[in-house]
Amino acid sequence: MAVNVISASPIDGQVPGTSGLRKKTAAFMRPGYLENFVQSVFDAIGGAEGKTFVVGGDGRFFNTEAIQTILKMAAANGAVKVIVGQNGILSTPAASHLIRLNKTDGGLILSASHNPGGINQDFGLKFNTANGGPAPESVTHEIIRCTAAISQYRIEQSADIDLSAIATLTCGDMLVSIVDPVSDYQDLMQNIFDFDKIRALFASGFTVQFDAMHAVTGPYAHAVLEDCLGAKPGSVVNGVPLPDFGGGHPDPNPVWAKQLMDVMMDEAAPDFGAASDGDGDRNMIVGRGAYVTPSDSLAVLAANATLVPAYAQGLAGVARSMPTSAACDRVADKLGIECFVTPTGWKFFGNLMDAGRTTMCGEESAGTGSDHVREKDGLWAVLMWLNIIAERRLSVDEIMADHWAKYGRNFYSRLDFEAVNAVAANDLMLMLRDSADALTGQQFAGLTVTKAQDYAYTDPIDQSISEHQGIQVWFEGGARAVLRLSGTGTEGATLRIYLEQYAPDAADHGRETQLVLNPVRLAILEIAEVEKRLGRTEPDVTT
Ligand code: VG1
Ligand code: CO
Repeated sequence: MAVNVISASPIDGQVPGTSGLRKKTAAFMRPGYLENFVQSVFDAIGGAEGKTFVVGGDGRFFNTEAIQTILKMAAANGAVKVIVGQNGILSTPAASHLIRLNKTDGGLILSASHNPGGINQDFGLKFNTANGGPAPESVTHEIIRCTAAISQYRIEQSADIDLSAIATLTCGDMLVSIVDPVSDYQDLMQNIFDFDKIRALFASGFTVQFDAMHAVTGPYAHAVLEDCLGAKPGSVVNGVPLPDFGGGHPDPNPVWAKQLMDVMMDEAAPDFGAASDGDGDRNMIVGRGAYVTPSDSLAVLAANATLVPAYAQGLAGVARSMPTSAACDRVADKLGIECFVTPTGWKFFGNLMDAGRTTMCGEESAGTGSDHVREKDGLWAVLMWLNIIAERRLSVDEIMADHWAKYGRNFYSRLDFEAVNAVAANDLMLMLRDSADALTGQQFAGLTVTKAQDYAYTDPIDQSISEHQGIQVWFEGGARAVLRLSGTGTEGATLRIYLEQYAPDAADHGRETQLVLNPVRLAILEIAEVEKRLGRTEPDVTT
């Protein structure tokens, strides 16, 4: 068989963001677009010669076509073996696990995560390194350099590989091992959790609804929750991955997972509800009548971790992204363990986990995970809750009330202003960077700023520095606002404003979140001149 060497020239804007390269599907389908980026990934890691990789995606439109291209390019670049999920399916956490289990040189995961899918929607590709985690900035910067220098790509001239059956095939001289996407991941879960306890919980009549949002977690949730743990058939809804996710955003939050929220807010709700995103790395947790914010979920899981077999000896440390609320900091304090704060994006947790400094990590955007893989893991978070409930035999709202009574409550909300003018949004951030120091002591909408800062991070392990990771503003009375621009959008810019208010007194814990956060919301909208600069007063999505 022949290797084609095709001449190529740089394509503008092939710059990975928070989580890989994410663009409109049509852009990815342009001749040479995917090929240029895949070749740049191989070039950036010193070539693919003699290497092994994991490849799989979330099943969205263009998933299998892209995989065929990647397989032919890996073969033409000299890779010896690629492990692919059957039918091209792998959740992000399962891909991370396969990379680690098989000690491969990395993996290519096809997903635009929570972004909608389809020919008119979004597609994405991310490269994970040999530790199973998202490429760190040192690697993504090298990929960007290679995309700007590319002159050719290599691709095997061969027929498409049949991905529909578990088998070992070849593409040129390269082995293609097609594996069950679920079984190794399920084994891993079985080693972490007390499956017997969770089985007994379901056997006692405990009910659950898991909304897979027509995305990749469906097969995993069916196998683990229903087939293995005995949740009653039908507990998993929207469980068949569809190329367009049924037309929705596979983003597990109260806005996009409204179907589940409606079920859970009803009197006849099941005991426990959960949802996950396009590629299965995010989770939403909701009890009967009780939505749990992701920041609170991280804190609760950290506080109760020793009830789960894999964490019975305690946690080495915890880590959260900067915009995530400080709820888990209080738990870490009480446990006497370190709490790390990192920029947004899972890649920043990798070094801390590799060094054994942190066991559990989380982000306000509904990502929670531990060092069992190097990605956030939606189903893992659900099993954590189920294992904890199986031990404590309390409802979700009882667990929350008990947690807040012990630690106080961090009211939290995020406002997303989507598809705003990118130049205006960048100017807004520049203005805040320049004026941050001068904000201290000033009053906005009746709240006094105690400190403001352009957030920069020094990795405690390799000392690498990441600057301009968001603006933090603290106010008198325990409020904080954070502003940053999204790195995963595909249209204009998305401004995210994160609001937090700490409430130590139990008397305040039952208050309505948006009411509690109204003062800090008004103050930050004024500071950032949102209306004047973006022409907007109301966010598109409030979570
Ligand atoms: C968003 C979230 C961030 C998350 C990232 C990838 O990024 O805010 O917390 O790590 O998505 O998640 P941004 O830059 O749009 O705010 V996923 O589920 O795409 O892997
Ligand atoms: Co995701």
